[in-house]
Amino acid sequence: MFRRNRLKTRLNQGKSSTGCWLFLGSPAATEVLAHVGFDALIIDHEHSPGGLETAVHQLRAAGGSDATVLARLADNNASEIKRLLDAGVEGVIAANVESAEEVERLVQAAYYPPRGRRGAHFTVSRAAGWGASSQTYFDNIQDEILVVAMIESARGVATLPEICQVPGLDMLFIGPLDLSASIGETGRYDAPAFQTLLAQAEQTILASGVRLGGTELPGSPAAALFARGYSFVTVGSDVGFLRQSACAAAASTSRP
Ligand code: 3PY
Ligand code: MG
Repeated sequence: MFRRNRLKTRLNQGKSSTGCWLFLGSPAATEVLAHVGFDALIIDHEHSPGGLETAVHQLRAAGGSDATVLARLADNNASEIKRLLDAGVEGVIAANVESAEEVERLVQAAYYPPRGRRGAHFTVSRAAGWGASSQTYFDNIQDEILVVAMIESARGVATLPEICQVPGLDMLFIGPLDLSASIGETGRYDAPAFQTLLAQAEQTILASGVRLGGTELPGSPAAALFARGYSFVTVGSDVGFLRQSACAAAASTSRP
């Protein structure tokens, strides 16, 4: 069924928002995490096993919650975007964009004409209540979709001045692991070259007026990122939460 994009509403109201990545492809884990207070859940299709049908189960699992459900794309591909949006994801995130053309392709795939080229079959899609709310969906969805692109390479940072100009782009999200890898400093977040590149990306995005998103890093918790101007911060993942608590439990349990 159609519903308002709560994350987009929060962002438009200037409210800092949090998200959690879903890498497990698990509807049960999605259901648990949908009710703990995150503003958004991100179904990952870039590095994770779940496919479209799993995503539908995850959307159902999160359906009774306030969390907005986004999907990170396997590829910046119009047919993948169409099927995910028709399944009911409320926004899409393209990994590692490096040019304005790639962002324009993303926006074109996410929006119906005249802004874009998304194929219209909301008369039967799950996103429109399998057609039950097709008119409401069509009348509102252009204002509700959240379009996010990730900056994850030195090349992407260099192209930011053009990328930021693309109309319809709601947020640029910095992926620190790939960004550090792109300059040969994989995971070395305190390397001066990485810090310089990160600061350049943050400042260019903030100066452009496009919303800035990113993820917590060692030494940069969400509060520090919000203070630097981030609007949206991911603070963990299903795998991470499970693993961290399992490791802590295993390590702190003495065996008599
Ligand atoms: C990255 O850090 O590269 C990501 O894709 C996620 O934050
Ligand atoms: Mg990445």
